[in-house]
Amino acid sequence: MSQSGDYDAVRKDIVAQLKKPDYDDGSAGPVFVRLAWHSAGTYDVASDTGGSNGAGMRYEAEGGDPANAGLQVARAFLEPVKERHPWITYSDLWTLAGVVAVKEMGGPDVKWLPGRTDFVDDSKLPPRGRLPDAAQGADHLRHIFYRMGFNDQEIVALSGAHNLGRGHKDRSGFDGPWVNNPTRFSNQYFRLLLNLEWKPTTLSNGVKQFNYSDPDAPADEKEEPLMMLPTDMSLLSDSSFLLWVKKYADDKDLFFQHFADVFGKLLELGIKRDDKGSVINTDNVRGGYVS
Ligand code: HIF
Repeated sequence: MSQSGDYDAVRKDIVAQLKKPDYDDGSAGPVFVRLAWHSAGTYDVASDTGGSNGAGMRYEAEGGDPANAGLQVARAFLEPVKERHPWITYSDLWTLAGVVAVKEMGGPDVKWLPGRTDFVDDSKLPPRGRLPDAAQGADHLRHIFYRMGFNDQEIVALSGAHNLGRGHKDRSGFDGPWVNNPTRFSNQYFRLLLNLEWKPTTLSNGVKQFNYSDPDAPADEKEEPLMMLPTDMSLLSDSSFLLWVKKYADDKDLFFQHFADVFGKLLELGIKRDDKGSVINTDNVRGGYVS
């Protein structure tokens, strides 16, 4: 067991959990990034509800939301880390795991501060339906991400995280990776989005996505097709989004810088800090319980 507050020891143990030869593309990194984002992405600025505080995915109301299908796998991968460092909150652990995963997969340093609480504040519980629906388009993306306080540039910068991981038929119903190397963080997602010919495809489960298969690959070496979600494609058809897709496709450093800023901002949604970065704790003020 580490000393309370030794986040470097936690980071090391998260790294040790990343390598998973038998899982997906050999890494738990992408699903850690999705866990971190879904834990924070329920935030609503107007009502100051949702967000990573409370680690609500431990409970059915949030954990059982179909939008969170598959994230129980990520939480289980992190359980040994929690056992070794019982002093860390789940809300800190899940957000830190996303930051550590981005870095380990070759991405930028995302600023991360501790202090989230696992205290469940009933007055802050998010209703279901706060996370995005991949079958929709640009208006929906704005509706969801403006609600969290993001602008168009930030929506596109965040979207670059779909460079990582894949859709799973038994989770969201979508199928396949966005890029050829889905465990390496880069701006490849933007380059492929712009440059490949994406074909509307209906999967056997009726789900509609966009696929690309290399037409020149020899039949016996056919690789799994790459995919884009309808929401990914909407970044091309909206001129304000497209502007940033082009910038990030051209300039990896700019993308890394903007991604680090916006992912850091995402993980801070709903966390109140004083000038020194310490969390202003309201646990003792409101009703609720600590599990
Ligand atoms: Fe995802 N996302 N996301 N996403 N996402 C999936 C997988 C990942 C959306 C839908 C999906 C973001 C935004 C949006 C990651 C990270 C981020 C899947 C597939 C869907 C359907 C899930 C599965 O079947 O396993 C939509 C509609 C979003 C609004 C644009 C963020 C910006 C891109 C905020 C973000 O960081 C990651 C990583 C994965 C891969 C998970 C995996 O298990 O491999």
